[in-house]
Amino acid sequence: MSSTSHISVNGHPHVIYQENALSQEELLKQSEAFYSFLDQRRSVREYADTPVPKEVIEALIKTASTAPSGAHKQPWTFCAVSNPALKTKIKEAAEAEEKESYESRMSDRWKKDLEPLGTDMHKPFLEIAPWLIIVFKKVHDLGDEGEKINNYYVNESVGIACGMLITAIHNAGLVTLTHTPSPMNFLAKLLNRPSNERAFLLLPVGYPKSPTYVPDIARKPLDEVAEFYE
Ligand code: IYR
Repeated sequence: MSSTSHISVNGHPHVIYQENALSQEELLKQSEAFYSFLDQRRSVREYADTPVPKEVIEALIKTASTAPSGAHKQPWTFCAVSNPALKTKIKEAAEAEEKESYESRMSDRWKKDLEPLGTDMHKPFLEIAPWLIIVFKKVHDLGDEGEKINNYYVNESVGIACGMLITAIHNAGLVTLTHTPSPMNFLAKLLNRPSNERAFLLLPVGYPKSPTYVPDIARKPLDEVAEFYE
């Protein structure tokens, strides 16, 4: 039986969803395979300066922008920076904030928690990685007259989009790192962003330095991260 491909809901057009259902056997195989693949993702702090084509970055951003968002407002802007002078400015400003953080803002306990990861105030990857993607959240939209237009669940929406971006970067065979210099407002200034945008996350994107090393840490087992109510 064939179904109609278009209907109207509250006067708004709806199209038929293209199902992609798998057999139970295939479902398990695909889910396990995707888990194994994503379990290989690591946050990488040392990058090669090997270029990555702009078209790849465009595809990664298009992928992230498929994320679900409150009322489908897509309250995000992905700023992709390869300009060397701008990367240097971002590095200098980020390191100035990081120095302040490591020397006085962060508690001893926090720094102790970071010791196994080997982070410090120096962020050479901000110049070496061929691309920096700075994700901005739109706390509201701006109308033609500069009026505020509501967005909804902005942090949740942008967080989900960032997760999908990180997944897409891994899928491309590239590496990234979630860098959150704090405070981050220097990024809106350096990138000339409009008044409704706030920096959310900075992701360097590139190939890893070869060789590079990552902390030998394990992920929590399923029974520590999941509860089933059957
Ligand atoms: N933003 C700092 C500190 C930092 C904080 C956490 I929580 C990390 O998981 C890693 C680093 C930095 O980027 O070094």
